[in-house]
Amino acid sequence: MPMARDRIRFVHCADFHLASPFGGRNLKEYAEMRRKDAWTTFEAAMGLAEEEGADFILICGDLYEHDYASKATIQRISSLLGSLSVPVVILPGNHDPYVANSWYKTWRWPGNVVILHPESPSVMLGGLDTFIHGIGFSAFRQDTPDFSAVPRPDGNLFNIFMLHGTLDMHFGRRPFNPVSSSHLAELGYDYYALGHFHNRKTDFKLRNAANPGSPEPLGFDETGEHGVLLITLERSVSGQKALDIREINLAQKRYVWLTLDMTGMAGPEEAGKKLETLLGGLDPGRDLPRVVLTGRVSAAVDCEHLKKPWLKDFPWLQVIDETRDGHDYEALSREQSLKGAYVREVLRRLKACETNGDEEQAVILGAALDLGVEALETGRIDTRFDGGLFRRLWSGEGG
Ligand SMILES: [Mn+2]
Repeated sequence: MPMARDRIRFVHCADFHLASPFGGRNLKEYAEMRRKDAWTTFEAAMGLAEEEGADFILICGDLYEHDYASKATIQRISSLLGSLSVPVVILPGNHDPYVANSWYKTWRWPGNVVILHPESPSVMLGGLDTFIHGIGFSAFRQDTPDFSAVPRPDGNLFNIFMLHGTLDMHFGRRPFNPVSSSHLAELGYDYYALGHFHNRKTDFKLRNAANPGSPEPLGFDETGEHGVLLITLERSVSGQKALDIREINLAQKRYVWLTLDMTGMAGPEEAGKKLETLLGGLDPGRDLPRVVLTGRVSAAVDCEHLKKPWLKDFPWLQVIDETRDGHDYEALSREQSLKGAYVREVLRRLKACETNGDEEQAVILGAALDLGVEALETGRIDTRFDGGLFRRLWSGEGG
């Protein structure tokens, strides 16, 4: 029987985490703004399917937060999905698992919504020649999934495998449906639609697998661009299927980490200027910056004072002080101790560098002075707070 369709196009998304408390910040206004952002992005993602003429939508888990979703949350999701003209296939994730009191079980979902769960793990989309099988969550925690009952795909159809889980990542102690590329590849599906990991990933060893990430980032560990994937599967005359993955950015906000090295700063004015060059390039309507102050300083840094001029543009600006006390090397060089002898020797060599203009060597000796004294004082070197020193040394970018 010839295929009625030689091409399908669909929106692949996951991890909206609607009703998320955006916790840990203990800031009501911030949390409300971010929850609103999540809804806006959810609506944009569903709207995209209509705009792009997609045939259906896949939501690969963590659509909402089971622990926080109210009846109103579900009502809002349900009526939006019901207003769409295309099928929506939902796979429960570890935050919205198919447990006894799951809304997926108790709510009357619109007719175009299909929920995949262990008793009904597959769906055939009539008219689209598309078969979809899903492995999601029926508990808040699950180890390696059982693939023995996964149906063999029919070559005449477009076959899609939905998985909420971790691909090729080995979290020994906290497994969430861990699978490997080779295990998935053996199943022989045309596309593996993943969810769970909140950063976008489209370069798996398994080329026909992709993880869209959270459409709206949830926190500072979810930097970069966020959105959904627009997938096209096209069948050639030979029966081979070509896959096209388009990354669509939809997020309302973007979390941005910035580092400000305070070493050698003359005073708060200079620090303020440096902060201006860092924040000046950001988009106040979109960016949520966190500035980490690093390096060694001789006086305490007043973070509130640094932040103040920027709070109008970035009301949620975070400035985190990770600076550490600087050393008075001249004073140390007078000490009658191993440390004193070490400092005297390095300073002597640094002076020689000044004389012969060897800047590269001066950078290395500067680091040797800083890290050597730290090692002698504490018995260890904490590279988290080295102001990017190691990075500069390795990249050969001095000064
Ligand atoms: Mn998630």
